[in-house]
Amino acid sequence: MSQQKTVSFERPVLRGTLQVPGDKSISHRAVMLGSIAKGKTTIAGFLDGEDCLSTIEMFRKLGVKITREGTDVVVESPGIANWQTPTEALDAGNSGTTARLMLGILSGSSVTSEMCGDQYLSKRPMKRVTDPLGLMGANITSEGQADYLPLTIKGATLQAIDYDMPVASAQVKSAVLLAGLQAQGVTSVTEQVVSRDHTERMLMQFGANVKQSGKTIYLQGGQQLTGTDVVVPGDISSAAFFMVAAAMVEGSNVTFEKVGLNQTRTGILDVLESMGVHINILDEQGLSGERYGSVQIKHSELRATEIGGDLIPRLIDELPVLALLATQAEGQTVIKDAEELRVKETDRIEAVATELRKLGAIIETTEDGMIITGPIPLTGGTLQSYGDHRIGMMAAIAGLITSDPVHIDNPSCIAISYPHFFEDLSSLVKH
Ligand code: SPQ
Repeated sequence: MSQQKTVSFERPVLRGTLQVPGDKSISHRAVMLGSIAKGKTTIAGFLDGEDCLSTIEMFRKLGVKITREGTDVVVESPGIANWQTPTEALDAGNSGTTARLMLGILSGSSVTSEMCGDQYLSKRPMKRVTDPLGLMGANITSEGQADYLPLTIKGATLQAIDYDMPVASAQVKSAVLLAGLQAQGVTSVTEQVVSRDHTERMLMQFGANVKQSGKTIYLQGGQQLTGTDVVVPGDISSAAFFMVAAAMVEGSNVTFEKVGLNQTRTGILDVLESMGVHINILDEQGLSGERYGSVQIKHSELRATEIGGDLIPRLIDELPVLALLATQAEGQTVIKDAEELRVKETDRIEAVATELRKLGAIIETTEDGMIITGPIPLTGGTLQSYGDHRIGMMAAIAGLITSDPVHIDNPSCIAISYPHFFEDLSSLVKH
């Protein structure tokens, strides 16, 4: 993809049906658990985005045989006890999920490995994961700046811990649980606010006994996983961009098929509803331990809302595009309790405010969120992606409602989670 992409449509309307690519969080976990298990795992609907391909490459370096034909993946593993010591560094690329969950997994393995990441990931905090893993006896060291990649992980014998989560993070919870799978004793993790639960669900799907009581999850160490067949639903975080587009652009009506509806991820639907958007959920059903269904979104008159508290982990990755939506809603939308946005691929609070202001939006930033005043007509301009896929896609969706074209600098990062984003955008836009 060229270094700049222009989004310019004359009076667009979004109509039709769309099946967005597979869920990123679930795709990562399917390859991870399939590689820990001994035997064969098949994955259908795998996300072929760059982040998930980084996860596959890591396991290949550990001696796991992984074949991929488009979105069909087959994992054949000798089991975690028989992984090979890699001859080169394990590269997590841009993927925080790969890095953090793998730190947990590698800590209790029998191999020594070095893990690195790209320029953005190397600035994201790993201490939130290395701290609890250290309490379990993990041997993770750094030659450079402590607690940032690159890190060296020497597999060790781990002890179970009872861990009270200081941040609402599915990555921290998952890293501790996946280390706990190899530890001696019962590991427990207690969340203050519930985050996405794909790891827990998938551990059960691979045969593990996971218990839950309130906001605490218990996992007995030493359980063997068995390879299985996983079907990945569409990623609601990817659909979110077109859901917002359909809600904002007059005359639009889009149905998203087979999109994931796990309750820990559907905060966006709650917010759209509270902003006055017409939503229809059709044929909801289960799939490999996850819910999915069709979601129809129609353009609506929008009103401002407040987004905070327990909702935040249920829509954390959707906040950039929801901020764009709020520029078109009547009143002041307040986003709070979202300080985690500051440690994503970029500081998403500053990035969203800086870029949308270039189009005329009125946004005040706070330590933990934003206050957005609407409705404001947006003009065109040149927006930066900051190498952050979610900022790049937000910029593209903004281009559907601006009076002049939007140019996006460095749009290639969008392939991190949504390789065919622009093709899907064009397929929905009718004039
Ligand atoms: O994997 P990465 O880079 O951290 O991806 C992001 C994203 O926007 O795609 C965040 F930057 O999603 C995270 C999400 O924010 C994926 C994730 C998971 O799969 O467990 C959990 C969330 O992060 P966290 O830190 O809140 O646990």
